[in-house]
Amino acid sequence: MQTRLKHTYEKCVTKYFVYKTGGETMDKVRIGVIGCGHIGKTHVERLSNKIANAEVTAVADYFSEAADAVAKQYGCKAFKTGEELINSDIVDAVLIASNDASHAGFVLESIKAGKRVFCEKPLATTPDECIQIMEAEQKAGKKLCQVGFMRRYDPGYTEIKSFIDSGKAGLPLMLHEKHRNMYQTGGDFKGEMAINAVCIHEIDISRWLTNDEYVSGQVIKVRQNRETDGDYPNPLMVLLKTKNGVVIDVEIQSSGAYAYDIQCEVITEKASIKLPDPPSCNYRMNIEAKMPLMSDWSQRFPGAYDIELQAWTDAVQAGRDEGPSAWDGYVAAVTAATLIKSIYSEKEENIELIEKPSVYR
Ligand code: ISE
Repeated sequence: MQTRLKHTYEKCVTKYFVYKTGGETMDKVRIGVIGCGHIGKTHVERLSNKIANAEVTAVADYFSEAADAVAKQYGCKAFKTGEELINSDIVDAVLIASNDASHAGFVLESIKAGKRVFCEKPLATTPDECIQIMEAEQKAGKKLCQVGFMRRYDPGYTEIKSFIDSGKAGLPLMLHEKHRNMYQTGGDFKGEMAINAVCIHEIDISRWLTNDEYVSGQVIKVRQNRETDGDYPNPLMVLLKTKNGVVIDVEIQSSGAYAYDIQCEVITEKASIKLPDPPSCNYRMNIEAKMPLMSDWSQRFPGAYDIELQAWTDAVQAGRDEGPSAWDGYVAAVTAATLIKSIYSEKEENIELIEKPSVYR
């Protein structure tokens, strides 16, 4: 299993290096990572060992022992606060992997310091904070922030997107998606996290695949799973409708599922395009056939994270922006807030966006 995963992401990164080129204005990008929990540590490891032209020079965490331990392991400096890290002259660019509620403040501080910033999803916990971030970028006259919607870099999703964009399959009509988790990895899982932390990926990827914007969203009640590992509705059925009339259904299981299983099928005028399952051997033994599945996102998407962080590093080095923007973070936040409203109203709710600021057009 391990060998198979390693091979998968090595292949992805190689593919990326072959096809992608970027300008060179900085020798190595000196990156400061805020947040040394599960995802923060994997990003430090990735940036240190896999990503070309990246160097982690600083880390910070609300729990200073966590930052000290990572700093010791990777030979970088531990700062007491994220703000000190952002404003340090040993940091060219900032990666935010701290808790969700702290994202917006650190993004705003990075923009104020004129530094490029990669922020794990969600960009912020409210649409208003996303608007503040967009105003700061509009004032700066450029996009400095990339949001960590890593599925946009997964080879399966990018292949679906290229096929849709080629026009060969005709127009997209419907999307059927499934996001099934066995458990949640770390954190305090309550209330709205099934939308804010789980469904947020489908919210982003579906509008990216369809090149469309949402007009309404609805959450449909489902019989609840007794295996749920927190205080949140599970499972949920989400429906989204776009301006062009595309209907998207998303099954969300935040915990209790048989495996970590991500599925997406796009129905177009002429085709059905399905996200491939990650490569795996099919074992036949004892009068049965088996295909192993994965247990969480860190096994399923390492290749996507590698490609994403390489693309970000290349863009920082070349002084250009890349990938999902603060606008995408804002749309996701508004859509999530609307779906949460629908959990309580049990009705279809309209999704209303502000006018897109010129820096994102
Ligand atoms: C987690 O935060 C993620 O981002 C994963 O991609 C998602 O599948 C998981 O359910 C979330 O908890």
